[in-house]
Amino acid sequence: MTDDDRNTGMTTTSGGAEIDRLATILDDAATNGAAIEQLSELDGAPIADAYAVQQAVVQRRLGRGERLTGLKMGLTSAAKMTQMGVDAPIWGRLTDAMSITGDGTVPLTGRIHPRMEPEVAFRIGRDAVPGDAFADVVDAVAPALELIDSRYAGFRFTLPDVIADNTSAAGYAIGRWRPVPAGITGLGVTLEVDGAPVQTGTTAAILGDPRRAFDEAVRLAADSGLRLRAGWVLLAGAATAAEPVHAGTRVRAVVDTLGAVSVAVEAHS
Ligand code: 0L1
Ligand code: MG
Repeated sequence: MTDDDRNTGMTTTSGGAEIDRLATILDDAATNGAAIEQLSELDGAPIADAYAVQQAVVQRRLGRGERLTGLKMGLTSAAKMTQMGVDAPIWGRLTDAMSITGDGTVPLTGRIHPRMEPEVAFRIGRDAVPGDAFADVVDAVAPALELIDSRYAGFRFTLPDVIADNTSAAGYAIGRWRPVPAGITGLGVTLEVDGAPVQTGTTAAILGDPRRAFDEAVRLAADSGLRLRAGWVLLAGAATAAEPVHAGTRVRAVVDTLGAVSVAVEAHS
């Protein structure tokens, strides 16, 4: 854990004990692969409280020896924002335990109702602060797959619920890094299962331009006292809806110009 992260978001109205209690409920759900009901305690809670719970959830992972590897943006498409009644994206934290090697296998043990979505990933070349330009900080781009697995029954949650649940983060796979091409907006994106397209979209679905995800990530993380670090990954957001993941299948994300990344889903959990 960095000093930045240790200091995130704990100036809340709910108090540290309540934040810790909710974080334990969410962490237990993820650890046991058992869905929970929505957290009524977070109904109408300030967003800062939800991020404080998220920080405490991830702190439990770090306490078990995991390491922060980056950030992810969520609710980056107009469709998802409308669905959740928000006009700005949300963000979560990635750890090394969530990393799935490209062409690797996604374990299903302990998952609740996993889904995958095709994304664009950025590699952070140097520590970033608000106001930094994308081109000065991001040194590579890659196609990516995100595994999301809400800890809430039925994938039903309020905005504070999903923020507290680390924005459903469960795993990610990154394809081959390459220099950022001049145009990365409007690239076609396909999500395939066993070679058949199941979702199609374009990178324009990611905040209109995926590079905006970098600006938003730097700004929103700074609100919680956190900085993007050199070497970290930033998942910019989904270009299509997520698809439920089924045992024994191969899932592949293809992004025009950037290439593809695929994973095998464990045959049986
Ligand atoms: O990565 C995402 O966009 C997911 C954000 C959380 C909402 C969801 O689980 O669908
Ligand atoms: Mg995502």
